[in-house]
Amino acid sequence: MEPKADIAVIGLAVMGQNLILNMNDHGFTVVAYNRTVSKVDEFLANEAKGTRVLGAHSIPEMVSLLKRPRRVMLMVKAGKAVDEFIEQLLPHLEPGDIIIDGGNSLYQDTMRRTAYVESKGLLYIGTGVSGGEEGARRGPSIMPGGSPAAWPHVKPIFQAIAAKVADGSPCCDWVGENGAGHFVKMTHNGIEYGDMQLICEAYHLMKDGLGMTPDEMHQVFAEWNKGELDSYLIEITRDILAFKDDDGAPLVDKILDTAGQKGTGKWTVIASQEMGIPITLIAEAVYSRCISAMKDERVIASQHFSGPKPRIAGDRQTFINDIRKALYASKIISYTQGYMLLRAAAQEYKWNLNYGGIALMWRGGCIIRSVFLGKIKEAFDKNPQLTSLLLDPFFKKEIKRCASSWRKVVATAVRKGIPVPAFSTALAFFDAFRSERLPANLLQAQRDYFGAHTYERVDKPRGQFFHTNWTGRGGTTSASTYTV
Ligand code: NBP
Repeated sequence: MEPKADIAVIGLAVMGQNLILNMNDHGFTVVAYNRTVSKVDEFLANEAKGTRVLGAHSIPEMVSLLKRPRRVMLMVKAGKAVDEFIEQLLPHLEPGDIIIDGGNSLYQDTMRRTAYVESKGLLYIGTGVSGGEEGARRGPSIMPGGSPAAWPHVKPIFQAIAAKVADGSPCCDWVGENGAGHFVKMTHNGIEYGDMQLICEAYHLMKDGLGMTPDEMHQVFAEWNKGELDSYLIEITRDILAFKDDDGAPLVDKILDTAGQKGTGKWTVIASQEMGIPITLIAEAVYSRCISAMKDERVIASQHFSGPKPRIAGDRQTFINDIRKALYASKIISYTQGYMLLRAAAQEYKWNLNYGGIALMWRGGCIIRSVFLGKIKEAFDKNPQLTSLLLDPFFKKEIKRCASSWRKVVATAVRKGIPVPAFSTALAFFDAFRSERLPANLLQAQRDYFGAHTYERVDKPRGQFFHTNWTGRGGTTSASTYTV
C-alpha cells in the first residue's frame, strides 16, 4: 500500500491531540503515536473518532505510513524526551526526512539538535507553538526555525493550521536558522510573563488601593479591552473576574496567591544576562512569581511589619484611567526590551530576523495576541532598521501621552506600600534610557579605585582608557579592559 500520511505527530497530550485534529480539519492525513501506546487507541476511539487520523503502535509502523520526505513532529515534554525520540527515529528515517520539535525546547538545545540531525543527512525544525489548547485546536501562532531546506515541506501544513489575522495572513512564517524559532518563542513567553504581571499589578492597585470588587474590576477590564489594551490576556482577566464559584462568590478570591512557572521566563532572563540586554520587566515578572511562591515566609513577615494604609484617596475613575495608562506605557517598555533582546540574539547567532514578521506571528493565535502588536508590525514595516521601539513616532507619542499618569501611579503605589515591581522597573528603565548622563562615571571610578579597571574620560576620545592611583599607595598597572 502507498504511504498516504502527510505528517506524524508524536505526543498525545493536550497540544499534540489538538494539533492533530486541527491538521485533520485542514485536509491533512496525520499519523498519531505516543510513548504510552495505549493512548493512541484511546485517542482514535474518542477525540479522533470519525476523522482521517491514523494510529501507529510503533515507530516503524508510523514511518511506513508517511509520504516522502517524511515529516515527524514531536509534541512531548521538553528536554530528555526530545533527544530520546530523535535517537529512536534516526534509524528509521532517510536523508531529506524532517524531524520537527514543537515543544517548548530551550533554543540552545535546538541549535545542538539541528546540527546533529543535519550531520545525519536529515533536516530539523524547532518551532514554537503558542496559544495553549484552544490555539492548537483552532489556530496557534507557530514560530519555526532550524534547517531552511525543511521549510518548503512544512510551510503548507503550518500556514494552513495557524491562526490568521484580519487580512488572512497566517501567524506563522520562517523565523531563521537553528534555534531562532525557539528563541523567538522563548522571548514571547517572557513577554507573556511581563504582560501577566502588569495586569496583576493593575488588579492589585484596584483591589487594595481603590477597594474595588471583582465585579467592578470586571467592568474596568471589559472597558479596557475595547481600547489600546485590547488583547487576549485582558479579555481572559475580564472573564476570570466575573467567574463565580459554586457558592456564587468570585472564584478569583479563593485561589491561593502562589504562582507557578515552567522555565521559559527564567530562560529569557538568563539569555538577557548573557547578552547584556536589560530585560528588567520580564526579570521582575519572574521574581514576582518567585516571591509569590514564598507564601509561608510572607505570612510570617506580614506579622512583623505593617505598612501604610493602602486606600488611595481622590477620584476613583481618574485613578483607574491613570492605571490604564501606566499599564500601557509599561507594556511599551516591555516590548521595547523584548525586541532589544531579539536584536542582540540575531547579532550573536547571525539570524536574519524579520521583526515586523515576528509581530505578525504574535498578532493572532498566541497568548500575547493584541491590537498593540499590529502597531509594532507597522513600526517595523515603516523602518525595518528601527533600533528601539521607543523611537518609533507612534510609540514615542504614546509614551509621552501616558508619562504623567505612569509617574503618578508608581509614586502612589510606593506611598501606599502596594508593590508594583513591573510598573516601576519600566519607569526606571525609561528614565535611564532617556538620560544622556547616568551616574556610571562614579561607578567606573569605584571600579578603578579598588580594581584598577580603568575608565574613559568625557574630554578624551572613546576607546582611550585611564587609570588613576587614587590612594597614592597603588601602582600604575591596570587590569585589562573587557566587558562580559
Ligand atoms: P506535556 O508537556 O505534558 O507532555 C506530555 C507528552 O510527553 C506525552 O506524550 C508524554 O508521553 C510525553 N513524555 C513525557 Br511527559 N516524558 C517523556 C519521556 N521521557 N519520553 C517520551 N515521551 C515523554 O504535554 P503538552 O502540555 O501537550 O505539551 C507538549 C509540548 O508543548 C511541551 O514541550 C510543552 O512545553 C509545549 N507547549 C505546551 C503548551 C500548553 O499550553 N500545554 C503550550 C505551548 C507549548 P506519555 O503519554 O507516555 O506520558
